[in-house]
Amino acid sequence: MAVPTAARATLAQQRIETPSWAYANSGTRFKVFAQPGVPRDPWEKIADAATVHRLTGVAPTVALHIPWDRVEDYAKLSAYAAEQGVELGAINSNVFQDPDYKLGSVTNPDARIRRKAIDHLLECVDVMDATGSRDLKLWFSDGTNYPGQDNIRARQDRLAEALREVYDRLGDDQRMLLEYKLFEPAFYTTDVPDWGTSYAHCVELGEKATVCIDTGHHAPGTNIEFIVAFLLRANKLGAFDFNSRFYADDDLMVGAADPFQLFRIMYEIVSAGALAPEAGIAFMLDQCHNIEAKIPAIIRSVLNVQEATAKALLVDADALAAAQRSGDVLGANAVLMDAYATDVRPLLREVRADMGIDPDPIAAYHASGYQKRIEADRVGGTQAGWGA
Ligand code: LRH
Ligand code: MN
Ligand code: MN
Repeated sequence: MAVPTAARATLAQQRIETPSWAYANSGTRFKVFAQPGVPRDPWEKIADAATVHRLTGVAPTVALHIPWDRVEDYAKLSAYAAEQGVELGAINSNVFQDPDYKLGSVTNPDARIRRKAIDHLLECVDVMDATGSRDLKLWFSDGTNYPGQDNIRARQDRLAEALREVYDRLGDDQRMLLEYKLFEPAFYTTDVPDWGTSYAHCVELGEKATVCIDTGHHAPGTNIEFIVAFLLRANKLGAFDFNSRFYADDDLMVGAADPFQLFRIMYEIVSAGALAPEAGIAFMLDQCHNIEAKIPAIIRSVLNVQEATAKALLVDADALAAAQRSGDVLGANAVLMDAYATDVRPLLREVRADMGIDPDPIAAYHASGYQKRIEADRVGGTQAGWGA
């Protein structure tokens, strides 16, 4: 395939972060179907993440979730990750499971509970200091279920106040990623329901605050690539939480439900020159593998992102610009669709061979014996935390 050398190099240097919780048991509110061999602690989650990186070559960091991954000595965890060949990535905070947060965390009407939530977020920055992580990811389940339940404007004030305190605690090289989600667990109002709300708070906070787009957190039919383009232009896109949705926050494998949407998103990234790590966008997975084998599913997800990226890199930029300039609607669309219709799997196999790894990471995983080993070694794996 006549693919520019630069595109091959870009694919070899792509960085996709995997989430610690995707390696552990998870489920719906109805049932957690435990799987044999799942990690029992953060150390084993890191070992699995390192396995995914060894096989794919493009997943060198693993995101942690506090308190699901709480340990006594984070510097030691970080050193262990390095030994395994990966680094610790974003620190995800958790202010959505403690019973105190029934009416909200940082937006709770009770100042004592707000204090507790902010203290947890500050603790997450302490963790970042110890792990060397750059990013603090904030997702608030805060909201209300009934009209009149609380004052919507007052909750925004409380949110802004909490974000300010945490923002001011960040070090020079640290950032805050503010994630939004339309609904669930709150069903009437959510305090950060959409990218516009997240964006407005980030603008108010300053340059260390950026938006995290979780692809599963939108209303059906939302044009996510428009959001990507808007935020890129405003220099406010900090990260993705990639996953697939059919209905709501399904947390299925990225690229499974709508590979074309993933391509359109990656095209916006590629065409803005925002794929390289220096552009400062973290490409993370945020998934739960409830019924499928976890490590192969995570590898599959990484490959899906790679395939969408490869297709985006194949878009003939000159032909597209010419068609756009001349108002050739169908011609412009055809340029995009030609790239999307290309089978990039042979190209990616070549890229992997050049990287010195197996061209087929999933087959390599099955042949490695790793799954058998962890099933024999690990008894009593933990839940990610959703059912906890
Ligand atoms: C919330 C969310 C958020 C959490 C993660 C486990 O739905 O997307 O990113 O931290 O799931
Ligand atoms: Mn998320
Ligand atoms: Mn989610």
